[in-house]
Amino acid sequence: VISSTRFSQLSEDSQGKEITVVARVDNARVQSAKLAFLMLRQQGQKIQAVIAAAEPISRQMIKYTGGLNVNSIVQITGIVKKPEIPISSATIQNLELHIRKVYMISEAAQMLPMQVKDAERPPPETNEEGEVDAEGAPIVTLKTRLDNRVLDLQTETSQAITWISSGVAELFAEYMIKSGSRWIFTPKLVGAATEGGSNVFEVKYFKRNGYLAQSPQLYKQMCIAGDMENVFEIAPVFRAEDSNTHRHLTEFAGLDFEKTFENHYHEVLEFAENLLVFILSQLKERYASQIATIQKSYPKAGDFKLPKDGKALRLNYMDGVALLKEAGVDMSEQERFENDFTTAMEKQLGQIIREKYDTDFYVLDKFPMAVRPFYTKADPKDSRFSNSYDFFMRGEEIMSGAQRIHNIEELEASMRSKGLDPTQEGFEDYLNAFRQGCPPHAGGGLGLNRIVMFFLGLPNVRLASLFPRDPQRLRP
Ligand code: ATP
Ligand code: AMO
Repeated sequence: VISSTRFSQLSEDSQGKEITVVARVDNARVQSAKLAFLMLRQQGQKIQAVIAAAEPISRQMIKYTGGLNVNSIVQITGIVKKPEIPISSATIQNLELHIRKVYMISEAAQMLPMQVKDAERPPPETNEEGEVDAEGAPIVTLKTRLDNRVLDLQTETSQAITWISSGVAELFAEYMIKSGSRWIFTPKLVGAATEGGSNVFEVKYFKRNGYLAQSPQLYKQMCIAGDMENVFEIAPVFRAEDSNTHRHLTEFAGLDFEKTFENHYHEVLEFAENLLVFILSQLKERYASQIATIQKSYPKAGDFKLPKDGKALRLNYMDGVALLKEAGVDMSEQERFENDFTTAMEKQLGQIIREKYDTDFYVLDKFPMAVRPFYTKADPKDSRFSNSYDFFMRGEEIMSGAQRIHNIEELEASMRSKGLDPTQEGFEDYLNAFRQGCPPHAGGGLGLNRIVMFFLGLPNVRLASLFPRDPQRLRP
């Protein structure tokens, strides 16, 4: 039994040793009848391998090796040496493998729909398929990359992005569990539109209709009513919104939490702020090498600014309105209280805050009641506002949350004021939870894909989704 070596285990000390590796052929070329080169790739890392005529290597073996189909998976045994000329395109420089044996493990087709190395470069937003870039290399559009996502996932950049995504989920769960929170799994097949909106996917459910949950909102609150005190979930969220934008998916990974408080919803807000500061600062620490890799394609990946004092910057919605006004963007009285910021305003506010406070992460508290869902608690001091907050990264929303109404009369009145009928089928179980007594609580919902996208400064949320779902795309 041969145990193979990972590229990441190689170092200067590996020189002179015979090793066996299993890797993909990134590139193969026959130099002469006596010499051929392979570039080998393992999770985005590359190393060059050479095969030269010498006992016991035959000319036929050189021809075979240099003619291997790109992307095939091979097992190679060879001696680690220093190359005569340093290889600039290899990620593990100054080491190369002198091949002794080659075994095919899984052969790739001769014609691939795209080359992994062509997908290494960031996809242009506008160019057409088939064009070439300034250096004459073929341009691969985002559509081609997503159509061939399995190949695209093999690029160094995609490898690193999927690690960041894994890291966000890991850090979220770690922080929640450390704080005594319980991991919950609420149903995604539900009998009624969860938040009372119309953006739900309908599914056939035997003899009746069901829906795909647009959020665990009502269930996480019902868990609080079930005395679970502090809960979190990582699960898919479905949105039947025909939004063809850079940041909307129809299915995304939702990070949700809900928590009781004693005196004020700011106890939960502060908890959520610390959670995000933890996730974002630990990403920088634990995933520094992945961030450096992504930076080669997306230069903003490494420049995400966190508040220097380690505390989240918290402003009120009206402070945001005032900052925009100073910059010449005036919202009318009606716009302020009924509309919320447009995407353009949010982005501009993000820039203003970066310049003024030197941070890309901040929180706005006290949104107008008119723009928040029915379960949101109004500000007891001024009912035009609410005890609700949004979190932003680089001027775009990554989290929404609020104190929830826990008094049944208040909840029913709020539903009616939003045009919802509390007696409507589907709300009964939720409302009963409040009739039976429920402690004061607050929570929030985060979009994992958006956190990854804005942390890394990616131009499109699809790059931060394994197999993205949008109004046009249901495959692969
Ligand atoms: P988010 O608020 O982050 O978008 P959401 O699910 O709450 O998440 P909406 O509130 O419906 O989304 O939309 C928020 C913003 O997204 C809007 O200000 C709008 O500018 C933008 N948006 C939504 N749908 C579209 C669309 N189809 N085309 C362009 N922009 C859109
Ligand atoms: P909201 O609808 O704002 O709030 O969603 C919460 C977070 O989910 C992300 N998000 C999306 N990500 C990708 N594509 C989409 N189409 C999309 N829509 C939303 C965003 C957003 O901030 N129940 C409340 C949360 C709560 O109050 O606890 C809710 O679902 O990052």
